[in-house]
Amino acid sequence: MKKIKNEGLGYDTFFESNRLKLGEFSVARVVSEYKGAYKIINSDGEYFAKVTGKRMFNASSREDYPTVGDWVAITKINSEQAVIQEILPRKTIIKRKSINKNEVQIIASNIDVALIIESIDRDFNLNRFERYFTIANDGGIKSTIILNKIDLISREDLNLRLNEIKNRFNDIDIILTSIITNEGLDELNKYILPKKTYCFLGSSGVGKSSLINKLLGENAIETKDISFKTGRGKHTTTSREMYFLKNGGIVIDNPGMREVGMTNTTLGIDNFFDEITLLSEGCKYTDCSHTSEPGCRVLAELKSGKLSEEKYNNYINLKKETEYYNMTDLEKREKDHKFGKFIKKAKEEIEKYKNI
Ligand SMILES: Nc1nc2c(ncn2[C@@H]2O[C@H](COP(=O)(O)OP(=O)(O)O)[C@@H](O)[C@H]2O)c(=O)[nH]1
Ligand SMILES: [Mg+2]
Ligand SMILES: [Zn+2]
Repeated sequence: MKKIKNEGLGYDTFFESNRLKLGEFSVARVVSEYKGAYKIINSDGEYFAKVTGKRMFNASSREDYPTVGDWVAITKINSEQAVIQEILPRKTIIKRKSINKNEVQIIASNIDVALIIESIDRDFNLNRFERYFTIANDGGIKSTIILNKIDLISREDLNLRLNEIKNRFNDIDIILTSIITNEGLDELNKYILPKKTYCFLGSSGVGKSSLINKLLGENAIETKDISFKTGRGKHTTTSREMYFLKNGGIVIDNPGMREVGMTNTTLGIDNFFDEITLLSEGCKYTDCSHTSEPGCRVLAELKSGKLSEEKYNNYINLKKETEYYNMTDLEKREKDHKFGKFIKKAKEEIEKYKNI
């Protein structure tokens, strides 16, 4: 990736004045979160980073850990690795309380605008917009609506829905887009200002990643699978990720299934995709994953064209995301242990570095 000055990454006097209070640290911005580690970036390049043991020890809630969008004070270990010493105070934060647990889910920080996306066809839901607005508003963030997939409905229907939105939320910007016809993409591109950070929020399948890809230009999808060699194998990215556009804007993609309007249980997914749930009753195995099993009714319908590919793909993606979230909950207990090991290794490396 081309190197970008810290200002271009969103750094400003607010963060600088807070950095000065901490002492002589470099700063970097958190671009993505891996299992227990972070990809961070600054004008010198990208680093793979973990937080100090002290921070871990003192952490009392999820908010004490770095999140995508944070500016962090770091100590470099080498040209690829760093240790996160402190999180600089956040200007804004997008978070939500889980319904069943007393846990807060942090979505991203230092966001200027929440771009709340619904697809105009089956996803369209005013209450869901409202829930997203509340989340953004609580974090001190302005919301803008993106209505995507406008190629899927008639102009008449589109106008009806636009009126519904305007009647309910009268002071919100609305951008209409389609990645098929490219309508609205220029407008969206112009809407996104240099050095400002935009967080894409919306249910799985509404087209967040597709839109970001369009904004990024060709082959952007590649940026999703970056992995880091840390000397101990690869780390694969899990959820959110920050991207830097040619126009200078900064955007964050979100997997976004657990956000709002949906529960994090398999039941929630199945209700949403009731067609697939019904079909799965015809599968040979009760625990069929509908991906490779013999006698899978869902795959048969997909093959015959009776089940739409889009619906199937959304279902599978959403399922993967849910599994990920469920999995990370279990893994939390393991985290401290793993982290202790990392710190030990980091210390060793710092020692080595000192001796050069
Ligand atoms: N017809 C139509 N399909 C779209 C549009 N944008 C995205 N899609 C499709 O919707 C599906 C989900 O898109 P994706 O970007 O993965 O959604 P995300 O989960 O919100 O990131 C993909 O099959 C896309 O090709 C659009 O403007 N029109
Ligand atoms: Mg996506
Ligand atoms: Zn099946």
